[in-house]
Amino acid sequence: MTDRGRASFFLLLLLAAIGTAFADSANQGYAIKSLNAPNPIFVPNGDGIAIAVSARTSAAIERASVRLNGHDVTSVFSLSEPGTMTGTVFGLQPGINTFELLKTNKDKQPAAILKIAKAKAPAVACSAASFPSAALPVPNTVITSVTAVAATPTLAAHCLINGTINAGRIGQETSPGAPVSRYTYGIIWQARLPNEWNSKFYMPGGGGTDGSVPGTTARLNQGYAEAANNSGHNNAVNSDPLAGGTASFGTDYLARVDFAYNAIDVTTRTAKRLIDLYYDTTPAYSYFEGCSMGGREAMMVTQRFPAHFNGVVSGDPAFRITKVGVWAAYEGKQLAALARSRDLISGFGVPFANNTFTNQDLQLISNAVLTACDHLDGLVDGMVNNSQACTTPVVAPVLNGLRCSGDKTAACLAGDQITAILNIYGSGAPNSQGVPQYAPWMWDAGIAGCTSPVDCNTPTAANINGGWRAWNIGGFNASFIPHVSNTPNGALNFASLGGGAIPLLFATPPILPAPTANDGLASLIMNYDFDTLAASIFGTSASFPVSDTALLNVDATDLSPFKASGGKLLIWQPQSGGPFSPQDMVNWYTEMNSAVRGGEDNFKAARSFARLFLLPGVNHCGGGPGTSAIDPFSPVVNWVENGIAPASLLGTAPAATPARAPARRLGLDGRLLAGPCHVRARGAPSRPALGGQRGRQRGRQLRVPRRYERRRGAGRLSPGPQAPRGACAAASCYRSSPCR
Ligand SMILES: [Ca+2]
Repeated sequence: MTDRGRASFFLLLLLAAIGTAFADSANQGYAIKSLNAPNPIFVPNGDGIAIAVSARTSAAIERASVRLNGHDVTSVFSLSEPGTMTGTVFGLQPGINTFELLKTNKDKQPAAILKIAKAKAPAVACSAASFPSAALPVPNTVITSVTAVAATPTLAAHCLINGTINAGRIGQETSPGAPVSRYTYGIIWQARLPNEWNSKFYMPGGGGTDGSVPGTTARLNQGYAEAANNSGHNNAVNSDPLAGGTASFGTDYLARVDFAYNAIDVTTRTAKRLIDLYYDTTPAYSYFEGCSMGGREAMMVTQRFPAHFNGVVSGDPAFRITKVGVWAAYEGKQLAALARSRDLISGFGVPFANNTFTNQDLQLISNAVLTACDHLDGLVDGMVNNSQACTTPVVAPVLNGLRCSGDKTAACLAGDQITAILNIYGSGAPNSQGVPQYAPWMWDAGIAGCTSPVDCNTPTAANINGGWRAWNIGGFNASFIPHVSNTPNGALNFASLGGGAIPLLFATPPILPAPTANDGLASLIMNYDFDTLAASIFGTSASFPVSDTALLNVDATDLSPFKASGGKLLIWQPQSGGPFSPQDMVNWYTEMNSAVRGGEDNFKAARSFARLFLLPGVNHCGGGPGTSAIDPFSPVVNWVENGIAPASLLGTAPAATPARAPARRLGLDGRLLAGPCHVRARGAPSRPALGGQRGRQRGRQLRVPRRYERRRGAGRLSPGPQAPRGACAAASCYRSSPCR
């Protein structure tokens, strides 16, 4: 395959990060595949489905036996190609159907399983009478509307149910002198129950500080019953401009509790009861999926409500969000100092962080990261797959090499810019005692990165990835005039979204007043005592008996109850870094593995029920200059229902991302090393540049990239057939040539 071919439209990149098992190894190549279209695992009409079964050889598959719900259906299959038999099986029953592939008809244990949902119809009418209040599990639940929604060209027919829980609750005073002293709160929820149901329940998570009901149609056409909630406050109502705007619900303890976990619990229990009433059966499988704050909610359900959901997808989760707030304040102070030194002061008198770095400056940093680290994964492709080797000591010399010898130009970085970015990425937000209050960041090219193949090759590139910028410093404002422009800071981390949450929600007691006008939130963050702020996230009071850190952060490491209930968790973690440190996630995953493991290394214990995938060059919740398009949900369904753990995630580069550009040589040689994985050193040569923080602490453990090879006949990359242990710890893995 040519380089150009490898970098062509479907650039197939293995995004597996922390070790996985080769999916086929357990069943010796036996597999069942649905040929149903458009949805392979859901049959809305009829009772037949086309199925393919395969094994390594034709002889092996011809000896095999196929069962549907325990009945032998082997006779409908015939050899269609070497190693594969296909056939159309009839007799699907409403609900979940189980296909089993047995190596011979004498076998007891199937070599492969495939669950197929045939649509189940409602047992009662879509009307208020079908959902009596007395039958609902949560007190103070009110169903406000029940509507039968006819099918449209884009949406399946369903029963739409809206309701509230604890509506009209009068909250605590938001702030002295506020326009409204007390607001009302309530959980608003919505459920959609399809006419053709796949016997499953799906709940999407929220985003930001929530405050509205997320869309409930994402998987309706796939047959899922869906429900979601607004987390207990309403942005259209609960917004005090003197108390952080829409973060003002943080002044009310019960609103904090609802936001942290309670609203999801009561909505889940309510929705499952509605499903039971409507279809006369409970869901066979339940799934939760979310990113950002929704990703936090996903991790939350695995820890607080381990039996609520069978499969959970968590994207870029805000899992230690109160500590993120502290870090964001640290970052704001770094940028404020940089802005002051350059006289970047707005008409409000507030340091203006947006213009502390131009897009070109960030592109210089991105290129420096690539110079330092791109090759460390064995492949120069514009992406940093071996994030654990790309440490600050590796990157800093290259960054320092960009220091301007004279005046600042577009081709160099000022010394204080380099200092600020090194502090932001490498320090973990130390307090005045030098103690880190959060985690270091991952160096990743996605801090900028060109988003146009043409611009990638021009020194004055204009189309720069703005994902990191939007969260951390805000968009560059070319028309900004110091001391004149009344332009507020734009960084989501410390100026707006975080700027409200840091004083109102994370701090106990809330820091008041926290005005939103005149760039007040950014000014508050930039000027507040950092040590005091860092301590405030652990604070309690008479009105707030539990700190917001204890309420909101979901970094428990003992996930045994979720594991014991058969739950499966998939976390996908972009590396480009918007609001949350990807390294913090790697650290937590390492700690969690230690907590659940039985003394075995290589993440064996964690991997059995929770898998973490790192995505280089991908922004917060998607986009960016890397192969950003992924489907993390289907692999979880396959894991939960068929027992096939995801060995990899498939990442493709959407149109107009430079990953498609041959000039970037992405996909070069067909093998991308996707670190980190853990192997025990076992006498392998010590490599000080590797190992990351924890690896060095443990001494005997190295973080190294495992190797991958192209699966025959497909562009998809998968772990090589040999276990990485030992072999991948060899020094040969780190040469610029691919590791074999
Ligand atoms: Ca690379």
